[in-house]
Order: sequence, then C-alpha cells, then structure tokens
Amino acid sequence: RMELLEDVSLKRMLYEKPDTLKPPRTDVLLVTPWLAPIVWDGSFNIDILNAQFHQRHVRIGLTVFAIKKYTVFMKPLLETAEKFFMVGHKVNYYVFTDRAKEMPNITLADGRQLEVLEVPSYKRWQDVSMRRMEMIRDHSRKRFINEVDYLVCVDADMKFMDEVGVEILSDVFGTLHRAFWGASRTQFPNERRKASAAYIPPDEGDFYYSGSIFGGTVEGVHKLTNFCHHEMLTDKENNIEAIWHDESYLNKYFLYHKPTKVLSAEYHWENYPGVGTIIKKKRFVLIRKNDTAIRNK
Ligand code: 2GW
Ligand code: MN
Repeated sequence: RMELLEDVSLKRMLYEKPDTLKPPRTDVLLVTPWLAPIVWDGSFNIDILNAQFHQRHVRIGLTVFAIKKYTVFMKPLLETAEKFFMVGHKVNYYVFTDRAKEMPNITLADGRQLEVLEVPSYKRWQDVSMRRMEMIRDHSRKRFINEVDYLVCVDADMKFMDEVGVEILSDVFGTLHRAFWGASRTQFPNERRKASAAYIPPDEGDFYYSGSIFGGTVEGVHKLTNFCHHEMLTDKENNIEAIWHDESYLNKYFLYHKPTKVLSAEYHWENYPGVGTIIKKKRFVLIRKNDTAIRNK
C-alpha cells in the first residue's frame, strides 16, 4: 500500500510546536543530501507517527534467520521484540530455520503472530548469511506481499533494549553501522576490488550501512534483495565473494538506490556500558558471540 494514497486524518493532539529556528538535535545530521530523514532520538514525535500508522492499519513483518545453532537467539530476540518492537501494531514474525523443533514457545500479544518457515541450510556460513537475500526475495513475492505492508529484516544475534516503532518505516531504509557512523569514505570497509559487483570506489559512498537491519515496503525490500542476490550470483560465477558478503552488496545497492530513510546507530548498537552523549537510546543491540560460544567464524 502506497504511503501517498492513504487518506489519513488526525484528531486534535497537543504537543510542543516545532521550532523552525531550533533544530531538536544540533550534534548529528538529521537529513541526508537527498532529503531522507536520519532517525535519531529526539527528532520525531512518536505519538503523531503512531496516530498516522494506526489509521493505515499498518502490518509489519520482522524477518530473521535462525539456521543451525542460531536458534538459541530466538528466545531473547522474540521476547524483547514483544516488549519493544512496534508495540500496539500488527506484527508477523517470520523465522526462517532448518530446526523448527528448536523454536521457543513464546506468548505473543494480540495481533502478533509467529510464522516458522522451514528452509535448507548452507554448509558455508558465508552462504547462510548471503542466501538470506534470495529467500527474503522469494518469500516477498510469494507471501509477504499478501500479509504485510512493511518488512524489517534483522540478524538473529540481536536483542531489543528500547523502543523500535513506526518511526523507522519508509519505502526503503538502511541503518548506520555502529562502528563506522563517524568514519570517512576511505575507512568504510566497502568492497575495493573492481572485479566484484559490490565494488565501491574510495571516493564514493554516503554512509556505511549495517547488514543487520534494513527494510521497507514489501516492494522496496523485494527490489533490494533481488539486486543483492543477483550481484552475489554474478560474483559467484566469477569466483569472487565480496569482503563482507551480503553487507557489501547492500552497501552497493544503497549507493545508487538511495534509501528513503536512514536509521541512526541507535538501531544497531552494542551493549557498551553507559549511555553516550550522542547515542541516547540503545534500541537494538547485538549479542556478543564470544559470550555464547556458538560460532567459530
Ligand atoms: C554465521 C557466521 C559464522 C557461523 C555461523 C553463522 C550463522 C549465521 C549461522 O550458523 N546461522 C545463521 O542463522 N546465521 C544467520 O546469518 C543469522 O541470521 C545471523 O544473524 C546472520 C549473519 O551472521 P552473523 O550475525 O553471525 O554475522 P555478523 O554479526 O558478523 O553480521 C554482519 O556481517 C554479515 C556478513 O558477514 C551480515 O552482513 C550481517 O547482516 C552483518 O550484521
Ligand atoms: Mn549479526
């Protein structure tokens, strides 16, 4: 369903007037040069956004892959999602797994459903990670398009620690990587070999986007995942694999298909002790794998 075609009419609401001469944040960039909002705490009023999205009866799909031992991440991820992810909206969790029997039993709030999708696993972890693009693409066409309006595609080794709501939704969105949001172009870990389809020259690139959370409308995500999967197959034929796998192809996509919203690193953080001056909310954080000893990359 297209944003512009929806007929939203709000009720009377009381809130502080936006001040044209006083930006809500002066320490961070709030808009990209192509006029996409960059979502930082303090830059939006969630009540206005919720009122708009409730009127549209928005339905959101959260996709996650739990292949092999990564099923252990489902309990913390889904339990914290029940607390913090799109609370009050209609949510479908789509868990892609090769071990459906290991899915935890979690009580879900009204309007929320868990769908377990059985998929094959790949031998190489690089393929497990990269093939997510193909599977999200295929299910977008087959299924997601009939069931939800937006998709939010996330890594498994993550948990919610604070609110993640409709402020993130847009046609297609990417997220600033926690380690590179202040970095220069040459520091971005983009693919630098010209032979790869993910190649980005050192004098190009806007941001370094994380592979661990992206999304958009089902159509937007379909285009993105289709592109990434194709470029990955091209590289496979040429016996080359991008340095950071799916994340490299994602960064190539966003370079030439600019995202319509960019999430700040609040949405891809690590549970570093304390709260920073810039990162005021740790909304979605990664779980350290060396703590869990389930992975030997
Ligand atoms: C991955 C690496 C080594 C051993 C196993 C796996 C693995 C990954 C697995 O056994 N089962 C599985 O389901 N996965 C899925 O792939 C799972 O959804 C996981 O979150 C995702 C990416 O693997 P992950 O999270 O271990 O890699 P990160 O945290 O280093 O992710 C970044 O880099 C990746 C590519 O190397 C992706 O781009 C990812 O989106 C990035 O956040
Ligand atoms: Mn991860």
